[in-house]
Amino acid sequence: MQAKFLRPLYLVAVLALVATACGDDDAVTSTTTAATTTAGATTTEAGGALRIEAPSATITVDGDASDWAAITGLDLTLEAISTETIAPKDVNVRVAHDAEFLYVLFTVDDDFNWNGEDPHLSAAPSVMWAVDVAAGPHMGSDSEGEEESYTSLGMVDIWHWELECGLGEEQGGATGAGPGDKDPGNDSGCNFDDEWSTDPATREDDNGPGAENSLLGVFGHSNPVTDGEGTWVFEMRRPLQTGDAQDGQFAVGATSLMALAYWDADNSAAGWDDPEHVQSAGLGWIEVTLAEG
Ligand SMILES: [Ca+2]
Ligand SMILES: [Ca+2]
Ligand SMILES: [Ca+2]
Ligand SMILES: [Ca+2]
Repeated sequence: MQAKFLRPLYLVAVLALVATACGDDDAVTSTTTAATTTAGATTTEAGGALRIEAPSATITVDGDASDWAAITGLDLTLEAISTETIAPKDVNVRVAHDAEFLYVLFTVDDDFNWNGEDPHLSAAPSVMWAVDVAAGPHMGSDSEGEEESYTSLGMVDIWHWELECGLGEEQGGATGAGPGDKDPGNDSGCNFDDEWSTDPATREDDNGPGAENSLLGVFGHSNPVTDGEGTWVFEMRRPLQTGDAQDGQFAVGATSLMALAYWDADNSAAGWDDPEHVQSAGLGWIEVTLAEG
């Protein structure tokens, strides 16, 4: 409720930043706006925003969270979008960086469901970043509502992971699996795709000039037996800078805007379908600042 009051103030701040930085207030169609804002750009917002400080750290992407023990995370309860009735999920997210990569650890309290034949019968995580600073947290739009009612505010970068490969296995475009016969953002090996959208109807694999997928992910679970109660570990990394206009670009000292989503295979006998997910967007963007040193 509070976030709804704060959001218009925030939009004024970021739209002003876009206009100042680029001389271009057409945030909806701009794909060249920097992904990051300076930390100062958010200081006009009143308290209540979700914030993470991402320290410099030595992280190995292996599905084991022990290398994150000293890093403070953010505990969140993700909730269904308004048209769905699925149960909330408790999650934790942490972000770190080194000179080359941004790292994300996304953990979700849920039982172990994994089926290598049908990803809808497996858990599925997603991490999203604003590409245009004014992009809305609902896949770029201002609303999670039906297609007729949303207004796109800009492009977002989506790391969309369907668990077609196994626990402990390296996944994503960085493994060299390549896009197959699809767009460059597609991971034909394991389905850890690098995507973009401007609204909930236009989610695409990264495509066109400069498009690429350099994501690396490995997942684990604390109790990896069928329906075993426990916690998922989704550990990911991507280069700070990709040069791809359909990606968020990260820089030490700058703040980026993140959102999370999760699909639970227990939603129905057929697993999850696209709208059946819990997400952080109802809480507003999570502001992630890459700390020096
Ligand atoms: Ca690790
Ligand atoms: Ca479940
Ligand atoms: Ca990309
Ligand atoms: Ca992307």
